[in-house]
Amino acid sequence: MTVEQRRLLTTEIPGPRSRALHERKGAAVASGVGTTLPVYVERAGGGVVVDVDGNQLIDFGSGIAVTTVGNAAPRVVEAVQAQVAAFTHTCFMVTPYEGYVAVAEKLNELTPGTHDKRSALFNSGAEAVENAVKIARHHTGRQAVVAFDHAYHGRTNLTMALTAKSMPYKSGFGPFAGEVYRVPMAYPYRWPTGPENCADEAFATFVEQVHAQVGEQNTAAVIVEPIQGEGGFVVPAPGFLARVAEWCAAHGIVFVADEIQSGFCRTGDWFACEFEGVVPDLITTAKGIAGGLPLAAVTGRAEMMDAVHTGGLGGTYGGNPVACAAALAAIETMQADDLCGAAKRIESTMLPRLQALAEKYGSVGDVRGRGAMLAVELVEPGTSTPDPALTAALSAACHREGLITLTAGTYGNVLRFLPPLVIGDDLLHEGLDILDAAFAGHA
Ligand code: PLZ
Repeated sequence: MTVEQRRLLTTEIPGPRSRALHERKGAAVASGVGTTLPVYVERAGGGVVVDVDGNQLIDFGSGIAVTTVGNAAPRVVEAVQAQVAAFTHTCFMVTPYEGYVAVAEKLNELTPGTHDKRSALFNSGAEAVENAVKIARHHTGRQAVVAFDHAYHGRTNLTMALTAKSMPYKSGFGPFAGEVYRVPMAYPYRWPTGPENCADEAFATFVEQVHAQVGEQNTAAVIVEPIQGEGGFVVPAPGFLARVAEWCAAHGIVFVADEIQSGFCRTGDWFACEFEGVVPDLITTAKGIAGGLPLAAVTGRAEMMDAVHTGGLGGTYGGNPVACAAALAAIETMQADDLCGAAKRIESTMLPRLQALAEKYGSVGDVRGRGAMLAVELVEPGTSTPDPALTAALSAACHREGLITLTAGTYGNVLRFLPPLVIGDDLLHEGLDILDAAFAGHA
């Protein structure tokens, strides 16, 4: 089924059918599970989401950076249909199958570095992060894990501990896993002494705090998102990541890159740490890996991955055959259709227009990101005081016009853009026109 690549509003947003479904949701689904935009989806493809009222929305969210190859991408659909008809599950730990091995081979080949690698597959990003920590602890015989301000690593107990933001992710859900320590992120826009000092000072603070408050000899891993996702698309100051990685190597600490949001062509490279020339010891992936099916992975140095005893890693569904078939088709699509190139093209279309907004509106404090992972940080004009109310209002204005936008940031003041990499330039421009109009309406 192909979805017409055009925006179309047939009702107000959300329309009557969506509103009726949303009432059912309220009565049936736990209220802790929130909704960004309560239009109920009937089908989706390319850069368009069609709701149950027949509205066609432009997708600048990709289901939070998942449908990188487009929704219901043709190769993914075909591979999933064939696999689901052949067999749906055996459990890879019981009777294995080729798809899992082939995904591991692809990950070992595509992730940064030419060293010998191994991979293990899981169901969700949080589960991949949990397993990266298990592997790092086993390999080093140490316990402490260092994470950064504004980090997001998931909603399970250990990954809540690694995640920085209290509301809505952690508040009331403690106690959290122990041996997790937090250090400042090299966040150029908010660095107290200015962006030009950010990399040097943040690195010095990192070293000092890990040394004094944790101890290198106790530190199993440092985990970092090469571009922070939920934390507000914070791009670490240039050079910071490489220095942290080098320092970790010098102290026998496992450097883990969480590329769950930034990976798989999203930033114009296969992985965001490539831009900084960083080769992580372990890398966690999920989201974009399988065109919408749940799959996640840890990939890393063979000697670290293989430090764990046989039977120490796994799970019933990890590397499910249908998800693996989807991943192989999604990766083939990224390679055959040069989706890294597509992400760069999206950046060259979007970034100048976001920068033009910054020139026109004092409320745009910062424009940042790479590839098709771009954001604007909104502040009270003339200050750096976060403006979450304006952010929510702009996002709602976009939603009313049929543009799916997401917010992010520790202070809730970042509008982020994550279009599928197969979106057409016309839809991209139309989405940006809607954003322009939203700003004009709130000036
Ligand atoms: N690491 C870098 O971005 C998931 C969270 C949505 P899961 N981000 C979207 C929400 O509000 O729950 C994410 C991420 C990074 C880990 C995760 C966790 O991935 O697949 O959601 O578990």
